[in-house]
Amino acid sequence: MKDITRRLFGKTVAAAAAASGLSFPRFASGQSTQGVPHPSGLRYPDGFKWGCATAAYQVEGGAHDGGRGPSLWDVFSHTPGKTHDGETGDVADDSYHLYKEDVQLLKNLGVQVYRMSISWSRIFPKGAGEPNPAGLDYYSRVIDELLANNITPYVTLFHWDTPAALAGGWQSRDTSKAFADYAAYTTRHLGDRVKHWMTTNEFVCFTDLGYFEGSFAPGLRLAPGPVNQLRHHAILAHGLGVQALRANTPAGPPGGRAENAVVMCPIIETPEHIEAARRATRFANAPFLTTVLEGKYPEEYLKHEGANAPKVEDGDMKAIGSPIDFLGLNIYVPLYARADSSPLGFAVEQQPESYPHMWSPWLTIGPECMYWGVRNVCDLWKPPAIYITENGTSSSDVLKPDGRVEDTDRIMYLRNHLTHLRRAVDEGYPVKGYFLWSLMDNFEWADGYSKRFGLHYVDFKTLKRTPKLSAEWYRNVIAQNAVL
Ligand code: GBH
Repeated sequence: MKDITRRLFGKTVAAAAAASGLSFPRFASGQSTQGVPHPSGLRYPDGFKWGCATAAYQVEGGAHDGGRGPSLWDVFSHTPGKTHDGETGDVADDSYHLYKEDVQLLKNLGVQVYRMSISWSRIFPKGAGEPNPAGLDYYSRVIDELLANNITPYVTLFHWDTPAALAGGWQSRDTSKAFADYAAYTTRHLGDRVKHWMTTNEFVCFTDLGYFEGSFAPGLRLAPGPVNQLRHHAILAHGLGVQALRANTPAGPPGGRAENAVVMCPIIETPEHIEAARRATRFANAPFLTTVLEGKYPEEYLKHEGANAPKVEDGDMKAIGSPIDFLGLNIYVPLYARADSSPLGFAVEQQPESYPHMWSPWLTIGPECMYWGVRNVCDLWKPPAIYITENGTSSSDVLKPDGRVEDTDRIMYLRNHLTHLRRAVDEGYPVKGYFLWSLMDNFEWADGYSKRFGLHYVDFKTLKRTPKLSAEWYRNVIAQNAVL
């Protein structure tokens, strides 16, 4: 209480209050809300699953341990000038060694589910050929540890760490085939305990960003024709992966994918703009999600790409369109669409320079993206189930001498996003769970360790994990099954 009083009446707050003309309210003494069911309407339905997400290269470290082969991200991050301060995932959070501690972090939050990814080059150090039993054994131990703590693993087979030994990477069709073999082997060996699989994470990040923009591994800038072809190899890998996991797991466990579909919000919530946002969603996701869920490339896309359109072989589209049991959506940011009289029937609004964003400049704030992300996808394609497989934010996070990280901005971001997600749940869209990105600060790709997304602060020198204020907030959200 002493601490609260000091903080509430601290200089900064007093000055801010004075400046805004506020007077201090009286304390209602002796009243505690602890243990009282949350009275507002912001509850989630019973059985809704709360979780956290991470990815192998971002947290594991142990780059040379247990026979792991290098991935394109090892090569890229070790190339001067590619990542912030030349940082790499060599050590990251060292979850390779500290996974038991990390499972305890999850347990303390009270999550029911955990989304993690498997490093392909731990299982197949050369991407194909001989498997590495030590790699499989590592994941087997992680999964056992999760299950022993009553946490259900949701496993992504590929979160961008393409084995470096695969010649040509995603430019080669053989990589799709190698992925299918890896998916078959891994699901065959872990499918007795893992019942929820995702094939690949976010197509655009390992295709366009890696081979067109060059900002992610492998850092190439190819022409549109080759890029469309490797996009095709990526969605083909997903489809062959779905087939492989269906064929190789005894119970035919739910299989899905995790996709950062472009989210289009209607600029004004009126029928014509809602329709525009739906059209824009189908168009903006044409080479990836639209094709995967429709089992064919949209005509407009093929027409638009002309001679650069991908070359498709017999059977490809059938594989690509393989039915999935759930769709994972990674949702962070909105775009805004409006109806217009162009042939496409929509336009995307420019965002002004003053549009607010979180600590990462790309992370613009528009929490209604949670609602529209779900609604557009469901209205267009009716997937049987949806999980939010990622949502979260970076923050400037300072670990204070008293051990606290006061990430009020992260709580603001999450609270608002969960509020809008609940609207989708209320309206009956089949949202089954939510995975917060991320359990702890980790290797943020090209941004290295300069952007922190965790509920736990990681001191990257000592690897000590410290829960932030947002971890306490999320623990309460989970316990009450409500937005708090
Ligand atoms: C997710 O991608 C990833 O799945 C996850 O691994 C990652 O840690 C998390 O987001 C947070 O970033 O710097 O302007 O070039 C989200 C989609 C695509 C957003 C790449 C950032 C880079 C923008 N990301 N994008 S920029």
